[in-house]
Amino acid sequence: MKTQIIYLILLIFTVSCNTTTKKQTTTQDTTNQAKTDTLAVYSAEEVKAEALRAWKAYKKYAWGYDVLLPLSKKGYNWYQESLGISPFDAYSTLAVMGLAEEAKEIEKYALSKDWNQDVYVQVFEVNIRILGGLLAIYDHSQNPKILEKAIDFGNRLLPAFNSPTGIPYHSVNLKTGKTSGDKGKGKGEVVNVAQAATYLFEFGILSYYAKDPKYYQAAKKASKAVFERKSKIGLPGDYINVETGKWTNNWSYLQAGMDSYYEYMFKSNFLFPDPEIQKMWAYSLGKINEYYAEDYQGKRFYACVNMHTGKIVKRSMSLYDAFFPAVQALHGDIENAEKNMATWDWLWNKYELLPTRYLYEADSIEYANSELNPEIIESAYYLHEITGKQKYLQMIDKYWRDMKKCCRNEVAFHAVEDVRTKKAKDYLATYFFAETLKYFYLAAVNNKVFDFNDYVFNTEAHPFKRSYFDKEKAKEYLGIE
Ligand code: DMJ
Repeated sequence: MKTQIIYLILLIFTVSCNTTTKKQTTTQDTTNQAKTDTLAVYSAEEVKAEALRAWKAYKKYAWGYDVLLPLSKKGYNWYQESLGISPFDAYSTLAVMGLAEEAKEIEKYALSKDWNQDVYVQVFEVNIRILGGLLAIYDHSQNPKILEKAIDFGNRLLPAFNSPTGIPYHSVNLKTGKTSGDKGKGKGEVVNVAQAATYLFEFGILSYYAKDPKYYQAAKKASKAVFERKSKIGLPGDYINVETGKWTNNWSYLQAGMDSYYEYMFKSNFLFPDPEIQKMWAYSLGKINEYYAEDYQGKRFYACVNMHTGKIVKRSMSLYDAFFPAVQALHGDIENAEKNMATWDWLWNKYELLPTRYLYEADSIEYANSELNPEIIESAYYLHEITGKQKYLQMIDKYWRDMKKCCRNEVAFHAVEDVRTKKAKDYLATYFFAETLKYFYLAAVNNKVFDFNDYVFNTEAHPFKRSYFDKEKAKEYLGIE
């Protein structure tokens, strides 16, 4: 434990913050206090009961399918064959909630899976959900047969990285290793930056457990390939050709399509400190603050800019970029995290849910749907843990009540077509199990049940215990110099 704390202090200092560690350790006590003092908010038990209800609905109506359609009460698959994604995303949440029987059932299901499926899968999506999910099952259960499944699955993703740049193609066939675009169509040579470089975390864990650097090295090559192609002013574009290494679009932002590229450059260092990646993160954070951040009409926003000029091309925010206050807070930049969070909370209050994309200059909605996404809850949870301020728990309480009011039906929860009308949409995304329910639960549960400082989450909220990963062994197993 002592080693962990010393490591955390060193890491955060290296990445350029000089106050985080102090805040994290001192606020832990405040947070415990805040949680016991809180009587007026929703309870962890309530979230657990809702999670169990939704999970039972998935099992009753959609078992074996990727997702539950909660209005028509049936299952739906992403591809022509099912990958059975929901259970992989649900496991770590059910386990954290202490629902051991349900978690065990998923572990058995994972063991029954044969990944030799003739289906083209999107590398990014299955990495964060299935590989991340399998690794979380292994982390929790320590069942070596689960690790074999994870290694098998990881091996089936690796052929996607055999491109001239090392950036993965969009999709790969799990059986043949052939690459393609979405659902087997086209070449898949153009990907967004999140699809290009969101692998350091899961591939790092896989390398660690398999004692084989090839996974982490493939992920690192992809992240470096994106970073090294930054413009003269230091910004990446948003779409890139994996064969030529040329940008196919020159916008730069924090929104979906770029979000987890940044997230993993930061978070992977908590498990596997890598000086090269740390430098990339410190540089990138500087550019985010320099070019994306703007104070507009008294609020903090992060705009879309041109990667070559830094000029703003669109004043918009997508609900996915609400992950960033969590990153800022974990980095120790509390001031910017709080300003950013305040803007998200303002937008939530305007509509009672977040629209998928909002244009803040025009004060209008671009995409009105809302899909039970977790990011705003994630950020409020981090801020509550790190600052100990009660107002963040109260925000989460409001999000919980609104989501229940607008998205709960007789079997589970559903998305909405339009945040203005709240018209129900027949879809329950797999990340609702992995992320949304987990953050709601963790924000309300006593810190003795789950200590925030002991864990780091992948972008799909699968938690990994920091102390399981020995930093010296990590250098060897991941090939970090
Ligand atoms: C999740 O699948 C992941 O967090 C991903 O990185 C982007 N956002 C969705 C949920 O909104």
